[in-house]
Amino acid sequence: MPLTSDQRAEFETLGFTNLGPLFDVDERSRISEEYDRLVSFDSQVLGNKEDGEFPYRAMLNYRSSELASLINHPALLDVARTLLGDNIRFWWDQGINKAPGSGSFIDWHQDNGYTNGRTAPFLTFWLALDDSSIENGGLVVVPGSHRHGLLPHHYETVHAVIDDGVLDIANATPLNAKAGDVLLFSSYLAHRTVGNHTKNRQRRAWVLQYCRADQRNEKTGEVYDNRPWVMKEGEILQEPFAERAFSLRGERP
Ligand SMILES: O=C(O)CCC(=O)C(=O)O
Repeated sequence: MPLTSDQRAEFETLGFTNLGPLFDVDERSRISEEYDRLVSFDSQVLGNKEDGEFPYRAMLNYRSSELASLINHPALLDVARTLLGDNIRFWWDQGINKAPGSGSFIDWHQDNGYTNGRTAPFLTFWLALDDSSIENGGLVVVPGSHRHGLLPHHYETVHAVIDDGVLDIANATPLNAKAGDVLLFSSYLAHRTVGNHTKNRQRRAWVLQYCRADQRNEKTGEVYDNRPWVMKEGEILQEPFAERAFSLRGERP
């Protein structure tokens, strides 16, 4: 189902909207199973020991045929098409589990801030696999911040962080989700996630991102033809493909 007019208005005004449960119960249980297999074992660890670390894995779809089979899901692509047009590539996916005791936060950033060189804005779909709120490591956003374009960032360890003093966080607000909800946000939306200070509430999220097929790095001119096409001329590709192989090296962590 494409975006409703209310969701579109909210997305355009605030930079985010809750799309509700786009995946059915069976799909969600398959996603959770694969996610747990990939994010709980052998994953990268982020955060710091003192506050509590948390596992992170990039590009789960390359590690799981089950997850790869969902990146061209019509429910996601109908929405993406409304905002990106008829030609779309899959940009990135990742899993972060703010498990109980993962007290470290992820600081204010825009998802565009991770790209080495400017690109057009793209879309982030944040699938909550558990209820997510401020208590268990949920999202906090600055409504309307997507309208300021790309803010200056610097790196702190592997995280792109918005420079001090450039973001007004006076109206920052939690962006809660129920298990199964898909939050859609602009890659220009300023957001952070807090630590999980609960004893027993996981906060798992699978993040999927889509860009226009002609997305290019404005600094180098590079077209991201290592990202798979998922929609061409308005048709969903049953077998997504990229012209060039993708390598995690040199990309986001
Ligand atoms: O899920 C998280 O904790 C962080 C998500 C996030 O900030 C992102 O995907 O850019």
